[in-house]
Amino acid sequence: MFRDAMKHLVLLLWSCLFACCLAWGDGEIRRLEFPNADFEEGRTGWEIPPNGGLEQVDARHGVSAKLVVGDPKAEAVYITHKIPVEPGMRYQAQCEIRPGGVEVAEGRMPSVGACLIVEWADVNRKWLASGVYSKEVWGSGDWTKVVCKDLRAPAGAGYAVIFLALRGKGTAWFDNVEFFVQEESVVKTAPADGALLTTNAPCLEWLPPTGVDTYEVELSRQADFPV
Ligand SMILES: [Ca+2]
Repeated sequence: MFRDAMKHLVLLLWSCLFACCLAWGDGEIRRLEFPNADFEEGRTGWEIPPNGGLEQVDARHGVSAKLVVGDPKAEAVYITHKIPVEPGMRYQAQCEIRPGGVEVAEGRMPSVGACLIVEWADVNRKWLASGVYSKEVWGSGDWTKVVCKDLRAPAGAGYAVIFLALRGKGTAWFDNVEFFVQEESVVKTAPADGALLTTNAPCLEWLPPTGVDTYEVELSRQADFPV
């Protein structure tokens, strides 16, 4: 038992020492693939209302989703998709929108034009929490990319809910939806990189991540931090 305890202690000390050698930097942003993000497989994975559909607008985009709203009080204003997420993780979403005569119209909610909205559902796919709106796209024009950044999945989240929205009236086409996870690294403040340590149990200090109440810190012996 003593030997096992020593093994554990040595492992812990090694971990601390190697952590001190690491230059912890910003996390990477990594694309999360999900089926039919570009609508080339038709309606698969998407909930498209009766006033929505699929259409080829130009060769570059192939098939795109289309939403036509004449009366936002009576017609659906969203095309939706749910993407699995982990609570506490940070995400980013983006898509391309092509507006056709998008105008303000009185509806059940304020007009926001054509845009991307990301909210949260629980593990049973029931709505859980509000989220982030992209910039609003109005009028008529060419394809434009919109982004929702700094999406923090709340406690209990099982899915991000993608809303391709047309709140107002007119026509909007949507394509090439992308979803990313923002990996976050701890920013260590002490000991300094390369510092000469005089103890086997140095005190580690780091900047707390923003936007979370609790978190776990992982240590690694390797600079590339293998899982
Ligand atoms: Ca497409």
